[in-house]
Amino acid sequence: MAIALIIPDRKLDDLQQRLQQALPDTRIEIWPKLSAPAEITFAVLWKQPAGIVATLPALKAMQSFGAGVDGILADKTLPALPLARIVDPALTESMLQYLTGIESYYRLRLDTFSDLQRQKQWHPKGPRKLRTLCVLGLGELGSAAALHFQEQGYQVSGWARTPRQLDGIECYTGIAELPTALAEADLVICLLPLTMATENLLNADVFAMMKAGVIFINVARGAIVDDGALLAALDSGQVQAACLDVFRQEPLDEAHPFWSHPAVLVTPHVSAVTRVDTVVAQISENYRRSEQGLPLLNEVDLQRGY
Ligand code: NDP
Ligand code: OXD
Repeated sequence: MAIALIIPDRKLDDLQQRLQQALPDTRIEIWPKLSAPAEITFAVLWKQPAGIVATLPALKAMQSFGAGVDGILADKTLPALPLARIVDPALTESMLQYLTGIESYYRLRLDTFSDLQRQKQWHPKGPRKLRTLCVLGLGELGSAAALHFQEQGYQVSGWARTPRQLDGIECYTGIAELPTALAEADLVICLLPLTMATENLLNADVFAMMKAGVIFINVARGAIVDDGALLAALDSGQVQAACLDVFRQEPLDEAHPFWSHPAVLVTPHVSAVTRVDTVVAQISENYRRSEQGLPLLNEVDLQRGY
């Protein structure tokens, strides 16, 4: 019985130490230095190289180190074992802080003033009148965002795969109701998971359903958006501005037009980063559960893909 941390792009000493404290009798090893792969029964994964998990013959369960699991499920050799994801109030709080900052940035026209500063131009303007907002995806993060902005005085609509009920939010379901969900929104926030059903979902037709001059924020996954369609919508003014935290390819290629488009704000996938200190308890609890054959906390539906 041992745990493998297979997270190539992150320093893992802190996670290893904290898990070791929580599970003193269990060996916690960091890939690629696994002393005995045949003894690994639980793997914590994030952007793992394809094929690695399939080489662990005793594996019983998998844990995503983030809220999303698309990067894990992209490995077609992944064994069909229980997979859990992170659900953490600290992650939600971080996303709300980011979205609050971005909303203020556009409302206060800081995008415009920063352009004007570069041109040494003095043009006072009042705040943008942003009153309506749509959240695509009403799960852990999307429902928190919808309720947060509703409390801030926005008229909020939301869209999910199945019917949802949230106090004060107009909730819509399925492709047929997407145009209504989007139609009135001054701001659209994408918090959908990347699945077969959502890949390239936000295409030219969907940008055309949005209100002219909408501000679009993507904090979910880059591949949900058709980049060319977004650029065309920005060039035509259908989308007034876009804040993008996630990209089809990360890091964003230096030749990508998003970097230099005047109406695009790029942030490097920072809106809600998993905190080791707040997630150790759920990861160690899931390890215990997997050893006892119990259902995991925050288990993903592998068929749905989220
Ligand atoms: P959840 O699984 O809790 O919620 C997903 C929501 O999307 C649900 O409301 C679900 O509908 C809806 N949905 C899924 N598929 C469809 C579809 N085909 N059509 C309409 N709605 C759909 O996810 P979270 O809220 O925890 O996270 C959302 C995503 O945010 C993650 O998958 C991840 O990609 C991204 N993320 C990004 C971060 C960053 O730093 N940029 C940090 C953390 C997460 P239903 O309610 O009916 O199931
Ligand atoms: C996540 C992320 O899904 O950081 O947790 O993108």
